[in-house]
Amino acid sequence: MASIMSTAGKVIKCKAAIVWEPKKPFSIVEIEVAPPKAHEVRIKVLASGVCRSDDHVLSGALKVNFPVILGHEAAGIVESVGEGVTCVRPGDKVIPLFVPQCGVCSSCKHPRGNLCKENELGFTGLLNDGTTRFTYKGNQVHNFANTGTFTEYTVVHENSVVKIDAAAPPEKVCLIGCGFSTGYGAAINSAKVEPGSTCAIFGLGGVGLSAVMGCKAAGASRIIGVDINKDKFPKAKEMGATECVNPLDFKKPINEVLFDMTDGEGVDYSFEVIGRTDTMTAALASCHNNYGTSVIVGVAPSASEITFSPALIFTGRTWKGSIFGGWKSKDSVPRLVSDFMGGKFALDPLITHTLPFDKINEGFELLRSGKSIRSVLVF
Ligand code: CND
Ligand code: ZN
Repeated sequence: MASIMSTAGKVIKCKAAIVWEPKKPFSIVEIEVAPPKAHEVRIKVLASGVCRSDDHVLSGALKVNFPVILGHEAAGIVESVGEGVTCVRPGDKVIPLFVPQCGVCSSCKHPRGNLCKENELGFTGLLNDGTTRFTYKGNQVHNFANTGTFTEYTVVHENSVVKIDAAAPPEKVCLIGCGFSTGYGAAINSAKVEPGSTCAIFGLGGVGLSAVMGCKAAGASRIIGVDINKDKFPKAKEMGATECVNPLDFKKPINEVLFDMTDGEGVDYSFEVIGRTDTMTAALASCHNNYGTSVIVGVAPSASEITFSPALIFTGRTWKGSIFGGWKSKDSVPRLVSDFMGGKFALDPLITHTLPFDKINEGFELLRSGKSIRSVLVF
């Protein structure tokens, strides 16, 4: 504790992974992290997962301001807090929230809302005062998605962090900061999957497998995994998929294959957990033409557009999106951590690799090559 307190109010020099421009690897350098300003919290990051959303920035598909410190799926310890912060204290174990919860905007107050208005800041890569606490050789570095956790220390707004059970293992519960909650909640909250229903999950990565877990928890009787990488099938079945199909094995479109598999009815619920416009449309076309619901979870490239026949939804289908699994982040993350600690769901099957922070580029290579589900970087 003494060592934690001793840095309060001072600039911290630490290691961080900076991305200078798209299509370039991370470079691990020493940065300066300024003390938190009013209503901000400085966090010592303990673990941070490798999510495809970070890779979308690396590939150039998702446009952000550079240079940037990516990472949005983490767990850590509060090092110090700025003036006026009452929700957390130094020494608290916390999860940063890439979707904040201010509690007072229209979305936070709406029973169905979870996309806090402060989320918009996430696209600028800046904190509420229009700057960040990260500098490299005197130049400002952006954060990512209100968090920026590929660094030994980060500073976030108090609405973007929540205290969790002190006993929770950071290298596991970091997944509650994004992948697990996003997929699981897409099934439970956004689709509201019902017992006995048939579901199809397009994309069996960390988020898609979490959607599989959510469908199973909701009592779905058929859970069909769809992926072009058949190496993902054994794990998907272990986690609740009843069947898996590879679109590359068929001559006809995958939505027709799914209709054939369901006696011409289509599935009740489909989920796109890849981030491609063609699979978003295919997932929509795979659900029942009247009462089917399709949920977009994948992040499509910035500025991409979809053209589709209105007939696809005219007959009654529901097409919707889901950010952070529809959870109100501050309210839900501590409860999800408690549920994990209570054995309600497992995170271990999602974590295929645990690597030291220095090996961040390897973590992203594993993701791109399809060899990992989730890699967790530990600090
Ligand atoms: P990951 O890359 O681990 O999984 C994607 C899966 O899709 C892989 O198994 C691929 O083999 C598979 N795939 C790729 N192309 C196709 C295709 N044409 N047809 C079928 N399968 C295919 O990614 P992840 O699980 O980390 O993330 C999945 C998406 O979710 C990604 O777009 C990410 O940015 C997004 C996401 C959304 C949110 C949210 O709040 N909505 C939060 N985090 C991540
Ligand atoms: Zn994510």
